[in-house]
Amino acid sequence: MNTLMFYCCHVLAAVCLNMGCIAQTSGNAAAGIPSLKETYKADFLIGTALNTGQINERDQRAGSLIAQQFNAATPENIMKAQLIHPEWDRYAFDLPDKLIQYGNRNGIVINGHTLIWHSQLPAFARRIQSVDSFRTFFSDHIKTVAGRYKGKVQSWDVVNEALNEDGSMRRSVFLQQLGPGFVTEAFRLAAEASPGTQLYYNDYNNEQPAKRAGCIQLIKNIQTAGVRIDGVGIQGHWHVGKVPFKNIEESILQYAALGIKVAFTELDLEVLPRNFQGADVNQRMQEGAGIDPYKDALPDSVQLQLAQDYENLFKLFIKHRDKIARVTFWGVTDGDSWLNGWPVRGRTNYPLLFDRNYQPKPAFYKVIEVGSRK
Ligand code: 9MR
Repeated sequence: MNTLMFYCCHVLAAVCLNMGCIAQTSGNAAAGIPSLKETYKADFLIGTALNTGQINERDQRAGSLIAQQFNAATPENIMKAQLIHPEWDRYAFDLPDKLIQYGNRNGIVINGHTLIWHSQLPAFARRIQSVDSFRTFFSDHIKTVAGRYKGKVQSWDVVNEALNEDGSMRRSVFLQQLGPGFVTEAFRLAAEASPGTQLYYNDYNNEQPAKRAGCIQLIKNIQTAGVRIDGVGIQGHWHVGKVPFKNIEESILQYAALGIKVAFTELDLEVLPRNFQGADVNQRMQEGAGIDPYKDALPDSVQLQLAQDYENLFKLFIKHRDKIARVTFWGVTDGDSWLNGWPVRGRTNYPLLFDRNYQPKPAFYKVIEVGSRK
């Protein structure tokens, strides 16, 4: 080896170590790439959403990437009431239990998602007529699920998406049956059932001023009642080229001023045309010409914009790292993303840091660069 080559190898190795590279043997999707969780380990947790196939470890390429890149995970669906509590007196704990074991084996902390959400409710819950029975469902559900995972999950999204865009409360079945106090009551029950767990309120667009004001009010109501709330989740379903950086920064500051942590809980940057903001799963868009423009590949210009947006987002996160507990991506690779099916089915979206072939995208390297430079 000549001197120049020797020097280059050393520099590369040093850069790699600095960036948290984990040397892995070949045949592995994660081989030789830097690690997000290592790069940001002094700052905040780096999480991913996990789908059923990943929890069942059916996809080895995803598996090696998950273990290498993430130290936090949120189940994308399996802890939602419809799946974990399918009938009045029956709970389905097999998969959530598996998730906990998976986390333990891989050094990944789990964020439970979610105890109280108007969407993906079991059919029986919607049929409950009397307020008393509904209240029983509500409190049994929280006590049973939060109680089972006490000491096993690090945090819970206790209540999800209780607000409208104007900051008023959504007319959900919970509001209709129990009144606006249900949010505080959910936190009270969760705190009792799972004392050591971090308790979060989670929503999308709650970085937007009107919805944020409603969110702050909700948090203050919980605090004034003497009930514990540890953090707020800003989901972070944004659009490339339109990331609301100013609102995000103001939100981090305003939420942190309430004495709670901020987490970015479902981060993805959509690249396809959309005529509204947010992540309301019931909202749909008409199919039509130009609705799925990047079926074969993402143009370089969009790829660049995506990388730049992620770079600027992580710069902001680093700037406020003392207030941020976790940044979780909503999926491992572009192929996993819910945005391939919403608000139009069957599109080809590119919102995450890893492509459909489990390879890191330019955005990934930008995020690593920001984390290594600080
Ligand atoms: O990603 C989830 C998708 O697989 C489900 O079909 C959908 C159904 O409700 O929920 C998606 O996750 C949502 C999350 O639980 C709450 N915030 C919005 C997310 C995207 O819809």
